[in-house]
Amino acid sequence: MPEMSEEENRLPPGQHIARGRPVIHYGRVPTFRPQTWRFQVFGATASGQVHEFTWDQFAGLPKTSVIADFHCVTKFSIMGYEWAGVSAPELLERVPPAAGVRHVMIWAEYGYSANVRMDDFARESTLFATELEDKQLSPERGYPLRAIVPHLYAWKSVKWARGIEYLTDDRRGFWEERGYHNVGDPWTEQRYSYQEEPGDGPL
Ligand SMILES: Nc1nc2c(c(=O)[nH]1)N[C@H]1C(S)=C(S)[C@@H](COP(=O)(O)O)O[C@H]1N2
Ligand SMILES: [Mo]
Repeated sequence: MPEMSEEENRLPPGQHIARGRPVIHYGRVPTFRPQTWRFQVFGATASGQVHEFTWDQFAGLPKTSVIADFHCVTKFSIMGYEWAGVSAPELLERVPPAAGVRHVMIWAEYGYSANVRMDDFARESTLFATELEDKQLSPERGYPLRAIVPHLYAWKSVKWARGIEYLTDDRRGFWEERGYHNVGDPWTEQRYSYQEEPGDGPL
């Protein structure tokens, strides 16, 4: 057997370590306008109200950091990224969902979106990141704010995030509507929607 590096041992099935740290996304890089930027928490909130954060309010929330590998469904992985930002549990505590919320849609500029199960969203490792490797995110990495859901395929790590919607019934996001798996666990290679089992997605 050829020797495997420690990083190769951490790879989910079917993935390889990327050369460098590629940037990929659909469409153009949006412009950040701090005066009009809002982060909205809407849908089934506990209060029944939409909660809006201005940029200053969001940037003032307590931050944590997460070191995690990053797995794109196109089969490259980037090992050991360090992100810093506001954790999803922090946000859930500040703007609690109604009882019965089991899913979250993460929304971005231009209407990009990704749905995640609440159990996946609510992990300590789910972040709304403002920094990568101790530096402000670059525009193409999602400046000023991107979601990081490191244990799922990276299309769920929504760049240029502008809000979350609490869902009592699951709904497909941008790529999930276009043939990608509703859950997206890289360890069980949940790549495409045709692999879905009953219970993995909306009816
Ligand atoms: N808003 C938005 N977020 C997005 C995407 C996108 O097209 N738009 N692409 C996703 C995909 S498929 C991947 S692999 C990662 C890539 O992140 P990176 O450019 O930092 O490597 O961003 C994800 N987040
Ligand atoms: Mo991706």
